[in-house]
Amino acid sequence: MTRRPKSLEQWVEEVAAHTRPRNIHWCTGSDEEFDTLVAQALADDTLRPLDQERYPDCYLHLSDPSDVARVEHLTFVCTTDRDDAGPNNHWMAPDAGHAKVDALFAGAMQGRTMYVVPYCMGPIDSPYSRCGVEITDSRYVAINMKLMTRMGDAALRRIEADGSFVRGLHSTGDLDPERRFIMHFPEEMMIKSIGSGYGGNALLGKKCHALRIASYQARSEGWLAEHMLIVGVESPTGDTHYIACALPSACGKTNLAMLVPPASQPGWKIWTLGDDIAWLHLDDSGRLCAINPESGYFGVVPGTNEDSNPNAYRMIQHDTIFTNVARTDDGEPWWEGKAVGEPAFDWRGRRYDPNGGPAAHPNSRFTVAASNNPGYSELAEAPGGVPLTAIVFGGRRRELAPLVFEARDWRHGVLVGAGVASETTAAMIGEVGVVRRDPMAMKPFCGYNFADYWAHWLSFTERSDRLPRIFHVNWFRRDAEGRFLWPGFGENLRVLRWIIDRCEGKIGATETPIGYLPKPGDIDTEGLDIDAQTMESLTAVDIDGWSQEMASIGEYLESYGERLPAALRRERDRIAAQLAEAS
Ligand code: OXD
Ligand code: MN
Repeated sequence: MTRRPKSLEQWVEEVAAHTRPRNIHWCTGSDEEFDTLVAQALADDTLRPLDQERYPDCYLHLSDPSDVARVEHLTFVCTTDRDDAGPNNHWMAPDAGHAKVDALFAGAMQGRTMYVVPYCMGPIDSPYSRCGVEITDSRYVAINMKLMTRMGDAALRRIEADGSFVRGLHSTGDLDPERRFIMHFPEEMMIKSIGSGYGGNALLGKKCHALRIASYQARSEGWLAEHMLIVGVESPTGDTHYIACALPSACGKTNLAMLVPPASQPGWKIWTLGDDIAWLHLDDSGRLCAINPESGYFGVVPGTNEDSNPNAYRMIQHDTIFTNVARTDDGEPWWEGKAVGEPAFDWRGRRYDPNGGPAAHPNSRFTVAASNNPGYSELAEAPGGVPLTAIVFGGRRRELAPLVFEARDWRHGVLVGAGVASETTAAMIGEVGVVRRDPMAMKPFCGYNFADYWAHWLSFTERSDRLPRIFHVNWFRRDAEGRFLWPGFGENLRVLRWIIDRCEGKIGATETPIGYLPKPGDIDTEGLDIDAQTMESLTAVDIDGWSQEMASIGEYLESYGERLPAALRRERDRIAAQLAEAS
């Protein structure tokens, strides 16, 4: 048996005394254990079988209809000083936070098995990785953690060696939204989540640890924990550039990370390193290197098909847990945009009614091990990560934001990231399609005050002169009739190629107050059904619109008060003045 650190055993005992489970299971992470957990989940209906011939080892989980997305209004960062959490987080004093959830945890696991899930975020032997232990009463969570993280004995051994770990306590409770809280105690490296079984709230290694707690820890240790995919873009001559891209939830990070070059781009290859989270460290030579702390994908299903994301479509034909998709009469999973089959049962398990809303929930998900991805990069396991050529920020904006532009330098890039705005999506409970500021796509995930976070980002210029170049993209521009102007999906490679050409110093750009924009003809549009006028509107800067945008960014930044870094304010003022001059 792998040695269990004393402090961990003690904590497990304390939690068990408080939550009173029927029994305790320490997860080893073995394949046999996984098979047993799945068999038990099938027996108690947590998982439902899908057609095992067409979808081998694929299962369906249907959650409580009130529990299908992240709950930002119930997510708290509990720091001693309220200002450390910042206006970007809901805050509770640590004592009050503990008291609130501890009362709900009392006896919460009665009659249930308590799973102790040791996990490692990042390759087991990477100096950049960090470990945690999730205690949960959800078998679904234990099963998903095996797919999403390096889970079990190997992680336990690393915890023993590291001497520290993030503690995450989770119970599905009674699933009552009134008794649902996702609490973070970054000063104690602790998470307590109750009342939800949904991935982002319950798989604590993901958003809670790898973003909220890790971002807090990263600040004091000099690195960055970001809501970014990581891809390797290999050119026909065999050079590979690594790019990290921050897009808000459900804005196509998985599609971009798994892009398959269209026939029009012969010789290009895309390697996936991560689809959601990147931990960024400066190496000894000043390069910013990225690791993906996860080892699986928890991706949005609707819209995935042979054309939009062929690798993802193939990847989820086997060994996949589907959550809240629909089913066909012959037991195949079905979702809007699948392009084959007909739904017979909807995501609530009811007979499908075409007038009763979508068959699959818009935030239905697949969970799958990253090794299932035909484009998984070997370097995803590299302990030192991959050096980044570019960082790309983006949002979902029907207007204003051009297809792509480049920041003048790192400081300007930090402003570009801080000013990101995007339409809300089904990934969290609330209205969909409302434009809100989502700095660095981290609005729901930054575990401390954004003002301090921007200061931390800015500080990297003092530590390295080899930082990646920073860009901004928007795949989601529409015309007056609501049609997308840019085809997106695999064709986004054309934009990545422009980004790489810029980084290699191969091409010029048009200098504008908001940054460098592509010159006509520099983005390859050959073979696309897109005319020069559309390209012109995708790459033009609307000076008046941007003047208003800068005013709105200014107001937003000022809401952070005195903690706002002066350098960021100056950068905004400089661009606002240039826009005023240009108008
Ligand atoms: C996710 C999210 O699940 O951002 O990745 O909501
Ligand atoms: Mn995400």
